[in-house]
Parts: sequence; structure tokens; C-alpha cells
Amino acid sequence: MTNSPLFDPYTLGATTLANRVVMAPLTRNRAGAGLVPSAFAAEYYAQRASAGLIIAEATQVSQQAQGYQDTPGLYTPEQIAGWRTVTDAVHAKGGKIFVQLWHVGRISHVDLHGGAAPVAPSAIRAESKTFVNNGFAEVSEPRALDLAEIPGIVNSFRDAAANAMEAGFDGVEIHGANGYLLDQFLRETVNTRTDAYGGSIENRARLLLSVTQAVADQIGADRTGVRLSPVSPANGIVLSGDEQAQFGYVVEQLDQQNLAYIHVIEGATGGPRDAMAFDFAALRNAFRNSYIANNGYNRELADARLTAGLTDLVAFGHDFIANPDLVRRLQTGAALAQLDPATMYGGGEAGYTDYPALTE
Ligand code: 8OZ
Repeated sequence: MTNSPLFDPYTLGATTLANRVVMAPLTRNRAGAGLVPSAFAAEYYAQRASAGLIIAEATQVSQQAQGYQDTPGLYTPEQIAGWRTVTDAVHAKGGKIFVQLWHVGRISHVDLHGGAAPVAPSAIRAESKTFVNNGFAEVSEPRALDLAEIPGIVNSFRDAAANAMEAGFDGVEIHGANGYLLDQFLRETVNTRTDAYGGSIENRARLLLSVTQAVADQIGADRTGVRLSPVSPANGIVLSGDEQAQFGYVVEQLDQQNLAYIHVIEGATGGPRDAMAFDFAALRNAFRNSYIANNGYNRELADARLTAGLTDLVAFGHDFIANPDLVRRLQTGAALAQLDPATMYGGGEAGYTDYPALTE
């Protein structure tokens, strides 16, 4: 195949990448006791270290932040030590790795919180399901966060970012997408607060921007990115029609914070790219640092978008599950293996570390 900017090195804030292929964060529900990454997570990520950047799966900033069974955390010494084995294995192969930090907010279940309600901007239940007790269940009715609890949320992200540095990550991505806590605050259909965190575009953006600023202050803006999904209906998000203005403001403020990147899910997460009209180029142009594009990309679309200056990097999700050597396959035009949906979430090494790379 012809050459492509996809395989050129790139400087992402403080981190030098071998190419512009990013492994998107992928929830795999394989954490062990204490929500420590499994013993085989290091092998799984190391197998994928030829990505220019790996963004490790969504990882809880606190116990309250959990919404699914067996997703890892980054708030105990054991979790930090577990992640250290992952970052060491990736670095030994010459790769770079960030971790995605999340708080699920209302996408959770009382059984994960000793019977207590999950927290959200407002007491509005999502039309959505989560995976608990080895099966899918409707998410629980949340309670609205008290104003006095907000600093604790910000601190939990800041502390988890400090832990990520201790665990050897090259940086962190704040999960501001897919209907989880920070995205919930951005949406007037979910956030009906009347305090400083709701009621206007600026107020709805306040929690996300406080979190990104706190994390940037802790570990450096050049090691901090954020993921957004402006028009995705993921996890019960109902769009208001005001997304261009809301996300235009958010990105303008993230630009002022000088964050390393914005990682944008273009369209419906894992679905159509054009389900809703939205000007993604406007976001790209409002942000001076790097733009990572995601959702339904293949080599052809990646080349077109990179060449047109519409993105700097391209994140691939599902294709990385069944193709540990995805970079080489994209480079050579080799066929891509298909993932087995039965082993996507939960389980052990089957469907995790046993997808083969192409032989020489
Ligand atoms: C799939 C299953 C559970 C969580 C996201 C972190 O959508 C997720 C997720 C994806 O961002």
C-alpha cells in the first residue's frame, strides 16, 4: 500500500509517539479481586504496544465511580501496583500508554454500592442497562449530588491522576463522553440543577472543566487529554439540540487550559457517524493542540481525514481487540480478524490475549 501520515511519528504534548494510530479505551471487565487489573492485562496491552498510543480502559477514580462488575480502579495501592505491571510491559515493548479515568455517575447499580443510590447531577434515571451480578440489569435511580460533594469528585480525579503517574502511565484521558458523570453534567436533559453546576452552558461545563484543570495542575496539561461524544445517545443521553453551542464552549475552555488533546467520538458511539448533524471541524479548529478522531474509521477514512487536516491522530477500538498487530495490518492492507462478541466483556484470557498477530 502507499505511504500514509498514519504511520508518521507524532509529538502528543509531552509524549513522543511512533505513529498516529491510537488504541481507544476498551472496557473488558476482567479486573480481579480488589478491582486490580488481571495478571494477564499486562500481556494484552503489551501485545498491542505497536500502537502509537494505547489509552487503557476506563478506570474508576473511586469506589463511588464504579458502574459495572469487574472494571478496574486506580485508587488503592494494590490497583496502582497492578497497573505498574501493565505500563512496564508496554514500555518494555517501546509503546506509550495513557489511562482513561472515569466516574460513571448514574450508569450504575445499587448492588455495586452496598444498596446506596448511584450519584448524578439530578435524580433522573437513565433508560439504560449495566452489567452486574453476571447479567444485564436496568441502572438504578440515582440521587442528586449535593453541592458540598462536588469538590470531592474533583479531588478523586486529581488523586487518581497522581496515582496514574505513580503507576507509570505517560498521561491520562478524562472520560467526558458516553453518558457518564461528566457528560451527564453537560446535558440539559439530564442536569436540571439550579446551582453553579447547572442552568447554563457555562454552569453545565463547570464540573468537567474543574476536573480537567485539577488534573492538569497535578500532572501537567501536556499529559492530560479529554474524551467527548457531543452527539452520542450512549447510555440514555437524550440530545437537546444545543450541542454545537455546549461543546463549542467546552472546547474553547479546554483550549485555554492548553490540554494535550481532545478525543472526539464523531457520531453515535459504535454506530452511525452522521446520525446527527454536527460540525466536528469547528471543534478541531477551536483547539490548538491535538485532535484524536474516533468512530468507524478504517485506513481509507483515516488517510482522508489526516490529509485534509481534520484530525492529527485516529483511534481504533473494536479492531484492536482481534488484531493486536493492527498497525501492521493497516500498513500492509492485510485482512482484519473479526472479534468474538461472546468474549468481549468478562472472562479470562480467551478472547483477550489469544488473538494471534500475523506471522512474518
Ligand atoms: C462498553 C461497556 C461498558 C462501558 C464507554 C466505558 O462506553 C465505556 C463502556 C463501553 O465509554
